[in-house]
Order: sequence, then structure tokens, then C-alpha cells
Amino acid sequence: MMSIQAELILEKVREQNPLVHNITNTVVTNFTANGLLALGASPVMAYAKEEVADMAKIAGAVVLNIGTLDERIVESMLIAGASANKHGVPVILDPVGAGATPYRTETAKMLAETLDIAVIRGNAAEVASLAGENWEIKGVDSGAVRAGDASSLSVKAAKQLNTVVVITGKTDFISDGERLFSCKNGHKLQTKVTGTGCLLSSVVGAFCAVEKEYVFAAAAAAAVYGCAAEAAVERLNRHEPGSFQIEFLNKLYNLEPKALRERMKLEEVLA
Ligand code: ATP
Ligand code: TZP
Ligand code: MG
Ligand code: MG
Repeated sequence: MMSIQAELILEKVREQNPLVHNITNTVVTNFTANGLLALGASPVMAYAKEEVADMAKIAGAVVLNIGTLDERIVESMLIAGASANKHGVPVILDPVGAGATPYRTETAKMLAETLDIAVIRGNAAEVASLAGENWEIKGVDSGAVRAGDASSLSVKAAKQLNTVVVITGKTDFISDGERLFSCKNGHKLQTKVTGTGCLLSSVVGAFCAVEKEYVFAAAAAAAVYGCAAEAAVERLNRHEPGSFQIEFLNKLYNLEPKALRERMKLEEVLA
């Protein structure tokens, strides 16, 4: 059973300060940029079709997030993704709301089929819709999910889509179709702040920029992220979303290796 060096990968992000090119949604743009900065990465948001190929080429990772889609964004995503693929830059896909409307589902599928995607990160219903299954979804939020279902779905989707898949929820599952990791870190206050899933997808991008074994990068990102959330909650006087959001950014910034070692609940499980 493999143990993942999350601490070392986090250290590399902080040292190397990778450029993460995000084509993301209008809801989470500022939170994503601040979260990546706090973590030690260098965020850039660039959408114009005239420049996305050039930006993707020099980035450490490209994150495509379909949260507030339109025709122009899709065109830019295809150009950025093709450039990233050509230059060996990992592409992360967040299929926000796939399954909720046909446009989202079809666009997410088309991106996953057209581009070489390193990691897909979504909730269970979103990933299910990419794998051709129909799970309950309301807007961008996942319906009730049983952990057993999400774990086998992550393996199935990773095989089918030939990529690493991260399904988040109370327990996160990370699989490349062969190996499967579970991560039990995190706090339910994360579900009360919009963009915590989207930011995680960009954090996965930062980790993939410094660790080429993408299944390890993605698992480490999920663990670091969940541990930062737990440590943030411990600093709150009251468990409320507004102050949690701020403390969470603080903990992405200053989560210490020792705290990570002590908290981390990341393990390999049988696929
Ligand atoms: P959704 O829209 O369904 O909330 P999302 O894209 O926002 O999906 P989440 O599944 O909420 O993404 O995951 C974001 C982060 O929150 C992950 O780090 C995940 O581990 C954590 N998380 C989500 N739900 C819980 C929970 N009930 N308890 C602990 N951590 C959670
Ligand atoms: N609507 C379109 S995108 C978006 C909303 C509310 C943000 C979703 O963010 P997350 O990270 O999936 O909670
Ligand atoms: Mg959420
Ligand atoms: Mg989401």
C-alpha cells in the first residue's frame, strides 16, 4: 500500500510557486485567486481566445471550470486545453453542475473527450453524469450520496475517461482506475462557502504542476485541503461560514507540516 508524501508535495508548491491558469466561473474567481496565493501558487485568470494558448503554454497547470458557461468560454477552453496538451501542461476539469442541464453535461463530456485531461474533480453527481449515470443533482450541489457508491464510481469513471478522478464529499475518493485512495479530512462548513469545490480543483492544478504522478498529486491536494479546513475550524469562536472562509485562507497559507502529519486521514484502499 502506497503512502503519499503530501507534505513534500505541499513544500514543492510553496517553493516553486507554480503558475496556475484558470478559466473559471464568475462566482469563484476572487476566492480561487486568493486561495491559490495563500497556498503558495501563482494564479492567473485569462479567458480571451486571443491569449489563452500563450498563457496555457507557460503555465504549470490549466484549470477548466464550467460553472458559468457560454459559447465564448467553451471556445477558449478548447484552445487553452489544446495548447496545454501540446506543451505537456496538465489540464484539470471541474464539471460544475454537469447532470443539471444538458448543455453542462454535453460540454463537460465534449471537453473530457476532446482534451487529454489529467484530473477531473467534481461531486458524485457531476462525475456520474460524465460516466453516463444519472444521479440526483440540484443546480451545482450534489444530492445525498453513499460513500460506497462514490468510491466505486471514482474507479469506474477513471477507467472509462482514462484520467484521474477525484470525487469529493464527506469522504473524498481519488482514483486513476487502478489505485484508489480515500481521504476523510475536511469539515461540513466547507459546504456553506461557495467555491470550496472549485478552489480545490485549482489546488489540484497547483499540485499537478509540481508532481507528475497525478493520482498522488490529486490525493495530496485533497488531504492538504481537508486538513487546512479542519485546522481553520479550530480557530473559530463560532462555527459560521463567513469567519470560516477567512480562517480557511489563513490555514492554506500557514498549515504546518507537523499539523498535516498529525491530521491527515489519507489511505489507499482496495479498488
Ligand atoms: P457540492 O456542490 O456538491 O458541494 P463541490 O464542488 O462544492 O460540491 P464538495 O464536494 O463540497 O465540492 O467538496 C469541497 C470540499 O469540501 C472538499 O475538500 C470536501 O472534502 C469537503 N467536504 C464536502 N462535504 C463535506 C462534509 N460533509 N464533511 C467534510 N468535508 C466535506
Ligand atoms: N453557480 C454556478 S458556479 C457556482 C455557482 C453557485 C459555484 C460553485 O462552486 P462549488 O465549488 O462547486 O461550490
Ligand atoms: Mg461544496
Ligand atoms: Mg463544485
